[in-house]
Formats: sequence, C-alpha cells, structure tokens
Amino acid sequence: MPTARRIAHEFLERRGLTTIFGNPGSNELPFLAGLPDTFRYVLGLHEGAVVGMADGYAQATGDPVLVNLHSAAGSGNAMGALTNAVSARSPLVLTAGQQVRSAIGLEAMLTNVEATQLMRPLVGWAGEPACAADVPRSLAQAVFEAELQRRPTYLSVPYDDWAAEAEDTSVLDRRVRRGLVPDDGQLDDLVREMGEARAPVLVLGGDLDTAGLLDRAVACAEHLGLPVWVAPSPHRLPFPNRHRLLRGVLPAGIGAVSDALAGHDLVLVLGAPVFRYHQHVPGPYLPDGARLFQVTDDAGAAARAPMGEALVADPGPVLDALITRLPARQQAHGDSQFIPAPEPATADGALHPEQVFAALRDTQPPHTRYVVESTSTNAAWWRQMDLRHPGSYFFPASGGLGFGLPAAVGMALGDPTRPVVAVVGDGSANYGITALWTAAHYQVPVTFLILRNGTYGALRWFGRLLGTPDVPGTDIPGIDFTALATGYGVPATAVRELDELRAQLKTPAAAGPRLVQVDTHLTTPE
Ligand code: TZD
Ligand code: CA
Repeated sequence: MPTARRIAHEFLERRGLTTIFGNPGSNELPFLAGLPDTFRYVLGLHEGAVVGMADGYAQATGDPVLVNLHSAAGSGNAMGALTNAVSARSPLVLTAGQQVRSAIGLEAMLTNVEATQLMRPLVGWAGEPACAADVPRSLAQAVFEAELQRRPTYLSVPYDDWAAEAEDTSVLDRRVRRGLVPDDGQLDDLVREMGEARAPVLVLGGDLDTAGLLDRAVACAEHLGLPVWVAPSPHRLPFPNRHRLLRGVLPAGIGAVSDALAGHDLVLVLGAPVFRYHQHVPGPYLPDGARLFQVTDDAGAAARAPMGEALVADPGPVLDALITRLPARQQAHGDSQFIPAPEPATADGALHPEQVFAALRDTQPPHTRYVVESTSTNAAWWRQMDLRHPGSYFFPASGGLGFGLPAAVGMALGDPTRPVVAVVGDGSANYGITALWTAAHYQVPVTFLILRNGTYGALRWFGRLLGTPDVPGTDIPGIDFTALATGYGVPATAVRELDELRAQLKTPAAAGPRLVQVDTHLTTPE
C-alpha cells in the first residue's frame, strides 16, 4: 500500500498545488521528503513573509496555495500575515508538522498543543487527522474548505503519519464546486429597485476584482451612466481609478461615508463588506432617505453589516442583469472615459509622493501590478496613478503590515507575465524584509520602491485625529534600505532627485529583483 505521503503528493500534484511556500522544521521534514520534481518549494525566512508570499500568489492566480509551517512556533509567526489573507479571502491551505502522535500528550519539544485551536478564529477550518489513515482525506478537506469558504484553512499532521501506509482512495478526486447564482425573483427585485431609483449609486469592493469582474463593472456603470465609489479600505481596485464615472474611494469613517453618499436614494454595494471602516468617525450609517443593497458571496459580510438589505450571491449575474434588463442611459459625456491626472504636487527638501507616483505612472507598463503598503500616501496615490487593468492594485486587506514585500514576490511567482512593483513605506518594509532574500534567491523580477520619510507617517496623522499627537515610538530615522537589500542579495540604489528616480524606473527590469529607495516628503492619507 502507498504511504500517506505519496498519496498526499499525488493528490496535490493533480490539483495543481505544486508550489509550496514554507519554512521547515523537524516536524515537517517527513512531508517534504521525496517531493516529486514537479513541485517547487519556495523558502521564506520568516513565516510572516511565507504567508504574505502565498497570499500574493493566491491573489495573482485565484487558486488555493499550499503553505507549510513549523508547528506552533512557525504558525504563531504566521498569524499577523494571516489576518490579511483572511480579509482578502485568499484560499491558503496552511499545513504544519506536529510531533509524533505518542509524544503530543507529553508536550515534547515543538509539540503543537491543541493544534486545532491555535489558528482559530482566523481560519475557516482547522483539523488534525484522528489517525494516520485519515491524512489524505483530511488534506483534501483542507483544500476544499479553503476553496469553498474562500478563507485560509489549517491542517496539523503528526510527522509519523507520513510514512504510514494508507488506503489509496478515490474520494480525493471528487469535484467540489460552488455556484451562488441569484434566482430570477431576486434579480427582478434588484433590477426593479435600481430602475425605479431617482439617484442610484454603485459602491464596488475589492472582491469584484478577485472575481475577475472589473470589466463587467465598467460595462454596467457605463450602460446605466451611474456614479461609482470604491468601498472603503479597498484591498484591490474594482474600477479604473481615472474613469470619469468614479467619484473616488469612500472615506473609511461611518459619518464620512454617509456624507459622501448624500443625495443618493439607493446604494448598491457589490463585492464588499458594508463597510470596512477604519478611523472611528461617528454619524449616521447612511444619508437621509437612502437605502442600501449589498450583494456579496461572503455570508459573514452579509450577516454582520449594520444596515441595509443583503443578498448572498455572486455579484457577476447581478451586473449582467442590470446590463441586460435595464435600458442604456443617455451618456452625458461624449469625450474620453478617462480623466487625466493633475500636475503632481511638489515639496521642499524631498520628493513629494505625488511626484514619485507620477514617475511610476509615466515609466511603468500599463498592465503593471502594484502592491502598495505605504500608508500616509493614499491620497497622493489616487491623485496620480492611472490603473485601468484588472489585478493592478493590492493593499494589505486587514491593515496588518508585512504584506507588501512578500506579496509582491508571491505575485511575480504566481504570474510571471506581468511586471510587479512593490510601493512600500520605510516603516512597513521592515515587517516583511526577509522577502528580499527570497526574491534574490529565486531571482524574482520585482521592483521594490521604498518611500523613506523617516517616520510612521500615518500614525502621526492618526495621532492628530484622535487628539493624541504626543505619543512615543513613531519615528524611524535613518534606516538604510540599500544596505539591507544588498545584505539579502538584492541590488539597490538610493535616489533623492526626480531625474534620478525617473532614470532608475525607466531602466528595463532585470531578470531578478531590484530595490530603489527614495526620500519623500511627509503627507497625510486623506
Ligand atoms: N504593526 C502592524 C503589523 N500593522 C500595523 N498596521 C501597525 C503596526 C500600525 N501602523 C499602521 O497602521 S500604519 C503604520 C504603522 C506602524 C506606519 C507605517 O509606516 P510606513 O508608511 O513608513 O510604512 P507611512 O507612509 O510613513 O505612514
Ligand atoms: Ca514612513
């Protein structure tokens, strides 16, 4: 009879889970032994970076990704990065090695005590097979749960299980699919409400981009001539940011959302939680006279919303129904759909982030993927960038830093056909810094652009907002990212002048990674 290990390897291979992001320890070695040549093991030097890379890979490919962590210690290190993967709804299949079965109760070194509880409540499912014979089925369940729930899962496997013989079982080749198409009555209701509304508005969330619906969202908005907002705190961009129908990204405060939506009587939210607020700005949830409908395939997001009606369904058929069942509205604007960016702001002493972003916009190919983790530069980013293609923008989905550098590496590995630029603050970069080694080691072609303003800029802004301006621990002067990058094997340059920056960014991407550090002027996120 085959071993559990061989069945697992063959199952993973058949399902295309052949890239493994991991950092190994003793408990994991028996699983990794004898991996077929078709597998690619991507070594990360810290588990936060391992999960960030896997998250980027999953977001680039849309498919479940295998992650291998070392017992409780490695899993704990992974947990911060996992919060982002949960909010981005990335189907990561986390596996961790457990001590041998007979030593778990003894709490021998590197036992994962109560392993199934450790990653709760972040994972959608966690398990440890009840016996070695159940390892293959448990692994299949971890993969299916991640796909069905669009949420990370966690499987702990005692390491003596892998050599145990297990019955080869056809249960592993089941097809497990989901289909959340709204019924005709539900579609009719929505279409009628939208048709009868006096001043409807679309609010679109990052899940639309994940589902490949950006172009259909544009088609729908243009067909109906509807104004569009991006839902607060977007982790992906569901609509081209310079499109003339786009009003912007909704502010992430309760009262501020309501102010921004004033005048509308119907708010149709597609592919977003309602809403992912950040700064607490009390106020009414909606402006006077407005009703809200949310369409999301995330049942949790529908259940926890504080207002409005919700339909748990894929937003795609809703977009289609709005296009096919409602008449096209006369377009007021005959000119181009895209509004040019304004002249970038300037500053004394250092480059203004708007100048940096204008340089990116002018020098990088239009289908570039940007992984952004620069928190005080949000407003400057949206003022200058011109992102029109699906899958162009990625931000840490739960706000946990340490996503930027690793996710960019994972994204470039997951989709080598598109250039990847990581735009990361000098604070954020440190949480995932070891991803530079992985980029260098596997020669992953990413441009890391580090914006160095010497401070946790967003926290300074937050400090003023909360009336707590005088807090310690917000400045980080003098970190030399060119030295760090060189130490990890990534060629790096520091620039201060705009011409230098543009020249650097224009040089065609090399086979491997590069880092550009640029000193920037402090701005505020809004
Ligand atoms: N730790 C983690 C893991 N996630 C966080 N979000 C924070 C701390 C708190 N934090 C923010 O929310 S923004 C920020 C911190 C420390 C500053 C990031 O600094 P930066 O960007 O240099 O990357 P800016 O543009 O200077 O704000
Ligand atoms: Ca900073």
